Amino acid sequence: MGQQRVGRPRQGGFLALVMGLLMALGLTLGASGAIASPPPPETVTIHLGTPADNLRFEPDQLSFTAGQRYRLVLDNPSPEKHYFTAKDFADGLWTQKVQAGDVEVKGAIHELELKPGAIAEWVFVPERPGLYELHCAIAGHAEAGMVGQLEIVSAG
Ligand SMILES: [Cu+2]
Repeated sequence: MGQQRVGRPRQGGFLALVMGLLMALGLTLGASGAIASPPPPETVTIHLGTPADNLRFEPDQLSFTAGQRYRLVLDNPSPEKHYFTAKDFADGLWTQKVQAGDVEVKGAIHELELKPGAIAEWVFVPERPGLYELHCAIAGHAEAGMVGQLEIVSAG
């Protein structure tokens, strides 16, 4: 399903490049009879808070490999709202989409707010290796321990 969305040309040069590469790949593989679809994204889940209302992310450390596509599922099992705020991390990746319910948001994302029981998925490709901080932007939550570390490691 991701292939059609990746292929939309109106999202600019990078996407056109990706589409070109996918088409070239498809032609190459197609000629040899192999499946041309890109690999499915790797799914990773982070919980914002806990059912017992502990102020933390679970897990609070994650590592991503640059160039690989991920589907990051964010959910909030706690009784209060939380933020997933990781602006430098978000600047170091390319977002394919953020999906919540029937809505898909395209383009750069820096922060998501999840109300109790909410779930959202963020499909992206990490690009810039580094160690990035994650926190919840609700007053007092980061201070209480609602922080984490997100790492992007180079593929090589
Ligand atoms: Cu919070």
